[in-house]
Amino acid sequence: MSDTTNRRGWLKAAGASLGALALGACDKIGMDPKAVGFVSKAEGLTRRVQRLVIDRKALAREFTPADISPVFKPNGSISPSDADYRAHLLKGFADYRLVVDGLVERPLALSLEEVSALPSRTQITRHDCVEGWSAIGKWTGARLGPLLDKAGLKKNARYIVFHCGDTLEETLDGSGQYYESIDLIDAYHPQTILAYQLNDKTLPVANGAPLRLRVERQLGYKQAKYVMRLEAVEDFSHISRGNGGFWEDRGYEWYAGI
Ligand SMILES: Nc1nc2c(c(=O)[nH]1)N[C@H]1C(S)=C(S)[C@@H](COP(=O)(O)O)O[C@H]1N2
Ligand SMILES: [Mo]
Repeated sequence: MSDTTNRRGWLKAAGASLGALALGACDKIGMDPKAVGFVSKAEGLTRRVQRLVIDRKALAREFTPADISPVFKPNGSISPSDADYRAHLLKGFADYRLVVDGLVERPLALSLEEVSALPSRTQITRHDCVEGWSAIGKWTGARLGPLLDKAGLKKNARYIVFHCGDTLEETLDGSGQYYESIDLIDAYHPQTILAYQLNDKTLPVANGAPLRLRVERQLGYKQAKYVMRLEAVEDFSHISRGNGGFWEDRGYEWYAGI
């Protein structure tokens, strides 16, 4: 814990001195409108510094069975009404195939049986939602790294996009379909899994059946449920409204580190 505190303290110091730099510069330039641009550039720099400083490979804290929350509160979509999703649900996901495509050498379409045969991991972690609640759950799922290796990422792949089966907001252009994206550091993190079990039971629909992402170093909205397709991309600016995720398209940060 003190590690985290130190890191935060360091970051605060780094952020403050960058801020001071920006303010110092503003003093000299007075109310020049260009100063505003400078400050926002400095903020961008602070974010980049944080990204460099935080150890992206460190593990998220894991808990004991005694810590598991009695109820893992479902949030956002809890019962998608999308026709394709309903059809899969009716058949018990027998025809469901996890599609892996985009910048890969070998596009895949894996049945749930095939996904469960991949190298797996079980972890008890805490989920933090920006709405101000947390829950501790035990997740079992296929490790994303080995799955991606099976498809073979092309050299120019930089992000993995998770296309989900639910429409969270009705829009005219389809941009209300849930999606998320992570970079390859998170994709290959050992705790990043496509979970098919919650608390030793088949993943409930409310929590994202049949597969949901767990990317444990990030906030709740990054944990994509109802994952239908993984797309490896070089850049996500052409997808939906271009910010890398449903909530990111509505103003949230793309990197939601905790
Ligand atoms: N497909 C999809 N994934 C989603 C959401 C959603 O509405 N649809 N909500 C997100 C948010 S904000 C949170 S907090 C978690 C909630 O996961 P849970 O329902 O298992 O608690 O899922 C995230 N992933
Ligand atoms: Mo959330």
